[in-house]
Amino acid sequence: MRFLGPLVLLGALVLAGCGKQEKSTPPNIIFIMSDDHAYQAISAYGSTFIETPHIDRIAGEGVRFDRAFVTNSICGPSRAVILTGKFSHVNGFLNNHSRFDASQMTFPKLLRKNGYKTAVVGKWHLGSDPTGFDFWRILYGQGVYYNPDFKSPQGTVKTTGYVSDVITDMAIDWIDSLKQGQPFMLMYHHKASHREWSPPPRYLGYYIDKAIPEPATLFDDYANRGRAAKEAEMRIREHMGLPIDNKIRPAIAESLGFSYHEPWFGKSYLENMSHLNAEEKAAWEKVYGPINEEFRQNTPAGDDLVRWKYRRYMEDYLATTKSIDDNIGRLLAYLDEKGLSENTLVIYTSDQGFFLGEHGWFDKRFMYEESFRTPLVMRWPARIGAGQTSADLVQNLDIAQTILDAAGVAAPPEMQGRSLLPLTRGEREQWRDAVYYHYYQFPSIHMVKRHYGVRTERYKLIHFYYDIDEWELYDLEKDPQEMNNVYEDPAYGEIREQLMEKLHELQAQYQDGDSLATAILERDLGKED
Ligand code: SGN
Ligand code: CA
Repeated sequence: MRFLGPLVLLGALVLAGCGKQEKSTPPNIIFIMSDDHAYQAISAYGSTFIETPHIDRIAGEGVRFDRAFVTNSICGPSRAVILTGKFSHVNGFLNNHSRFDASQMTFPKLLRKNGYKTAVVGKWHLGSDPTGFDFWRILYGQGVYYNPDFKSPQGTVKTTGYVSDVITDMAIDWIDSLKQGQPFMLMYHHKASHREWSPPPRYLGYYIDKAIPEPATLFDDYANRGRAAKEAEMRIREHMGLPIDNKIRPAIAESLGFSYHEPWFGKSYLENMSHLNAEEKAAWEKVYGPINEEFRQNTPAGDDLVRWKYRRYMEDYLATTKSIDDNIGRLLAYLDEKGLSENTLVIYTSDQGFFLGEHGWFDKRFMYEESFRTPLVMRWPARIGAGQTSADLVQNLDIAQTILDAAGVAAPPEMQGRSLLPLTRGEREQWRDAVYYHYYQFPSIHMVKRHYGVRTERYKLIHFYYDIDEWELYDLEKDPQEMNNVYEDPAYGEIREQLMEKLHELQAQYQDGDSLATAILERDLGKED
């Protein structure tokens, strides 16, 4: 006791300072991730066109990260980075056609070894089956919105209902099946709000009469930038499909003389429709029937067609997003009811950001802000003070180490991120001053060129390579919408040199660089992409 006394006293003082009570049990962890949910569509991030009270609650009762980025803005790669805490070129999952090497060390495996019950439900999209989980039920590939099938170790599980509701039922049922006091880690992964943005029946038409302001750059002409932005195939104008994306029946679109950017847009619409039951079809028809009729009679053209498609896109996108927020509310209420809220770390993020009409685009992939940045909020009342915001440069690379840190489990030295928990205690002196990015999936759907780059608090330097060799530099303070590439501007000469140096420093730190990029490219070219 003579020796323990001061320690106990010190502990009590530290805890008193935090105003928190000591917990002897490790926290539960719920990692919530949606698919393609843009921060622009979250009210906690200032969205004016959607209310997301439950995601906002997580932010308000914990911390909201305002500069959270991915390392490679595409689904499978983002998920692999999160699991391993390693960049794509290290974990081997470079693009959506990769297959995850499931023998790798991941944070769920480490937690399981350390006494946690672990589960993943919902979207997985990593090719190989989940490992390191006591329970898993995953969508096949991208999954479908209505009445989806799930893969499980026991085979296919058939379900009825809307995908966000079904995944949430599975999540809650699993927690409910655990012994009281058993620490758990749940990865709760939504399909929403992924293309083709099919709303839950309860929100069909919900946004039709709501104000959805057009982004200032909807009619971007890509002047003052290089070829990469011009040549990407993700423009609402030309590349968004009237049937699949805007819910115009193929027969109507075709009778009006429209052709599709991808020949399968019509077929894909019909395939999606085949998953709806009779009741869902009737609800769908009630809303989209009049929209189709109106489109047939007063078919918009030119810029009006772009405006029309943008609105249709957003009405459906926001409705799918609303289903995520509702269901998060359901899960948070469950935690309250069971007395689990205080010592559960709840993290909400998306696998990447998304363009909601900015630059005339949908989709992601680019290192431009809307797709590079991702929402990230976390709550853990026992350890994280409420009402915090952070402008620190953080990445999805940091998730694994953050979760391990929360659980008190040592992270393997080869993990490349950093725990975010010190930031929530105000310890930011030693934090990083730049983040690194590398995207590989080209040539492929949406045709976003291969690129890597570095972002600091104020600037961004990007190098597009392979069928192009172009650099871009943005001054995010003067040009937050990234409309002016100042790479050749002599006024930015010194900044350019500093950023180049930072880029090389980060490439060395993370073991990436031009020779590896070339080797990966040559290997990819030998394969079907
Ligand atoms: C599908 C979508 C694309 C999307 C990719 C990747 N087309 O191919 O628009 O970029 O998924 O998305 S669709 O018409 O089939 O919906 S990701 O989130 O899985 O990376
Ligand atoms: Ca995604």
